[in-house]
Amino acid sequence: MPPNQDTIAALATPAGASAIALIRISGSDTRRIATDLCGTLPHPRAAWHGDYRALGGELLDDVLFTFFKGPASYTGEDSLEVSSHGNPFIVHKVLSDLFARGCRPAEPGEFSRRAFLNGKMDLSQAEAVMDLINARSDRALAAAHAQLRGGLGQRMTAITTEVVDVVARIEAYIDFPEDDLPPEDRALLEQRMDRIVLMTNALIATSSYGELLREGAKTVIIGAANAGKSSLLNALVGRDRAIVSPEPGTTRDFIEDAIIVGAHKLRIIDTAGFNPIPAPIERLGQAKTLELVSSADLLLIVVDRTLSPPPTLPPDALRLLKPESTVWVLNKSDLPEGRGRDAVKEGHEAIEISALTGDGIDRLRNAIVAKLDGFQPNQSDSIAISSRHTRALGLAQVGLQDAQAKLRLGSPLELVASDLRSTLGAVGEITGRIDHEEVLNRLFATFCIGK
Ligand SMILES: Nc1nc2c(ncn2[C@@H]2O[C@H](COP(=O)(O)OP(=O)(O)OP(=O)(O)O)[C@@H](O)[C@H]2O)c(=O)[nH]1
Ligand SMILES: [Mg+2]
Repeated sequence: MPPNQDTIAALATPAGASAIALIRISGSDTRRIATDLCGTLPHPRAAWHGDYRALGGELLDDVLFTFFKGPASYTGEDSLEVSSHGNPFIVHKVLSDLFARGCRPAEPGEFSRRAFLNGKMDLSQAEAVMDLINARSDRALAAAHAQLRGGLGQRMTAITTEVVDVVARIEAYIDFPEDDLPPEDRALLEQRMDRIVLMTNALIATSSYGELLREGAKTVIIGAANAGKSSLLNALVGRDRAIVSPEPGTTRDFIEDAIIVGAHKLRIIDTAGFNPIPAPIERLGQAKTLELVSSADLLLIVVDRTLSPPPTLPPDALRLLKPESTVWVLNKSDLPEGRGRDAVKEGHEAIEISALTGDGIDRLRNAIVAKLDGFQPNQSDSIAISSRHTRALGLAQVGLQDAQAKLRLGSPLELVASDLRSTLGAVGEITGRIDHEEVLNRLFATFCIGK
């Protein structure tokens, strides 16, 4: 058993009426409380069916108790789960009784925090628990599972081991300053540091995909006024989300919604159409659209294919388009074709659809999935999912680059070692090896109570 910890209790399931509510208890008083409630200490990890009687003897509910003997529990401490009927009134009474028996209310994320402190998981795994709870697409779920199994932690350990080894070698020379660092050893150290830089680079490269998983792929629909952008949004979302009208300039502001396409979550945004001669109010919208284009993960460019001559799009926007993140949507396939297709940039993919009839929407969905699949990094077992990871990796990188530069310039080895130690600190922040009260407080505060 870990050192004595006060005993915490909280509802682990959502508040409100439901079939079952689960109340979780963890800490050093758990054993006594479980024994008092059941009349005997239930066998660990086996359901114990019985009455829940409050301290005063009042029957509160017919429940299942499950006792977990530490360290074989989520938190690593003795824990008890009480499954009651999902009535908020019963839950309130059970929790009040547990508080009367010596528990205190758990803070958000406190169960996971204890799991981390008791060595049940590293910090990246604790975060993965939260990602798992919040994952809304197959890809996000898979990434959270990989992180929960320690994928990211293992990469960090590999980086840490390498850096520690290089630091140890350098320190060996610092201890014997009369021996100058032979050139072949210097070359070896440089090589090894290059390798570590590659390892961190590979992880940093996953961070934009990590954000895409967390927030959803930012998918921006652009195109000339009246091309059918809002109609396309509605077709993809499956309901009348945006106003559609034959009048150009209908959409003035951004309209955003979230959808799942294949295994991906998308944040889809409809924009104000490009109009060659914009009214002042439209001009504002179009400036904002350009901003969105530059920050988008995926662009859907809607072109009215019935037009002759083809529509012209602002050169500022066209310049930003990359074939791997752009799909041209040739709309109004239910009408006779004009020369709209000529607007498509060379080497880019174009899909014909009718936002009105729904024709071609499935093909468009497949094209979107293929593009987003293309963003998945090779090492999908370990993705730097959170901005916390990205920041720490960036700091690690700075330390490495400084150390490399100093080594190349022949600076004193103490300084090289000191830069590498700051890299170790940054990498350690991700797994929580470097105990940082501040980091822990910030991180677990984002958890829900009962987790
Ligand atoms: N026949 C046909 N009409 C369509 C299709 N898609 C859109 N329209 C019509 O084209 C007009 C413009 O559609 P919107 O979806 O409002 O176009 P928009 O690009 O959002 O326009 P703005 O917001 O003004 O920039 C409407 O009258 C739609 O009904 C289509 O596939 N076929
Ligand atoms: Mg519109």
